[in-house]
Amino acid sequence: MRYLVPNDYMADPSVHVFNGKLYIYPSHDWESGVPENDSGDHFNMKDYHVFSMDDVENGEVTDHGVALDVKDIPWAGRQLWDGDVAHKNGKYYLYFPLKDKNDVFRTGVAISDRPEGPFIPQPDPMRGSYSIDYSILEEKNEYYFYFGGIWGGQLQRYKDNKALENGATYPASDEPAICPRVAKLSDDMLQFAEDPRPIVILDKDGSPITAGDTARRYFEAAWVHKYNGKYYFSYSTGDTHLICYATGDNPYGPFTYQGVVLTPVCGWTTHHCITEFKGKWYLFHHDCVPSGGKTWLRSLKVTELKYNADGSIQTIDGGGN
Ligand code: FUB
Repeated sequence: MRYLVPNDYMADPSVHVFNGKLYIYPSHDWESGVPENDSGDHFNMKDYHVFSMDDVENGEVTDHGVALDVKDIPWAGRQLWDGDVAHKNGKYYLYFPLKDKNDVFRTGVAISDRPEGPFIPQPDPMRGSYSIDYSILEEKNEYYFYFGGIWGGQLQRYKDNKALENGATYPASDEPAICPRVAKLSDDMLQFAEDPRPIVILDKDGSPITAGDTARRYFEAAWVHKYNGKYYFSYSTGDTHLICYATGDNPYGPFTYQGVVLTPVCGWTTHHCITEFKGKWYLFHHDCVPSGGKTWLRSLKVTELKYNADGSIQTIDGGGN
């Protein structure tokens, strides 16, 4: 286990290998003074930094400085949350969740010629975009965009990709849980190429995980990776503070629940990504140990992730309560 940026607060890592190096795209926490609430207003981030390294265990972590600042985004309201980056035809596309001037999360796209940025934002958010927490899977020159988060992430405000007139709906505890979404990106990488579809997470008996099953239902922090031909969909259970995973045979799902990747960490949120580098697999995530438990000041960590022979993931101890 290693803290990667000991002199600043970084969270929600998305990590990719570009040009043989690891590039880390985290959220950038700071002490904004906004009081804590269930909508996550205390996560009041205003810029992104990008980091890179050649060697996960001992290598130097380079801070490439501010890659995008909220003041340069024309439609910005507040709160730059967990983004992700994709590479296509020599350009790098940063997808970021940001509340617009009506306090609604939308997806912005910003473009750079280099993985470390700086990224230039498009003038408007993606059409039909909503909610938070992005993960992009590239496969055969197609880009699958995963997103969604409940509570402060606003996913409960949408059904069939339309905002609900009554504001928000949570299913009853014995009904299927709210699903994260996936859509392919358009050729120019700037819009959805199709309507986002719900991703169903199934129990081993084939029934959807229910809303009341809070230790297993999706809350936020989608991440998808491929291992030995299977798709692994991992996510946070939010108020039960676990990172869990489910597997499937198709990038659209369904995915079948398999188990816990990471037990609770110090701090309310838990958020991760899983990336292969130089023949080893790593879990990047955050906790609040360095800030003394302040849940809005999170620190970036990495630890090796191991699979069992049957493809299951060995649970990692988060060290929290
Ligand atoms: O960083 C703000 C939010 O906290 C993220 O979008 C969630 O996944 C949680 O980590």
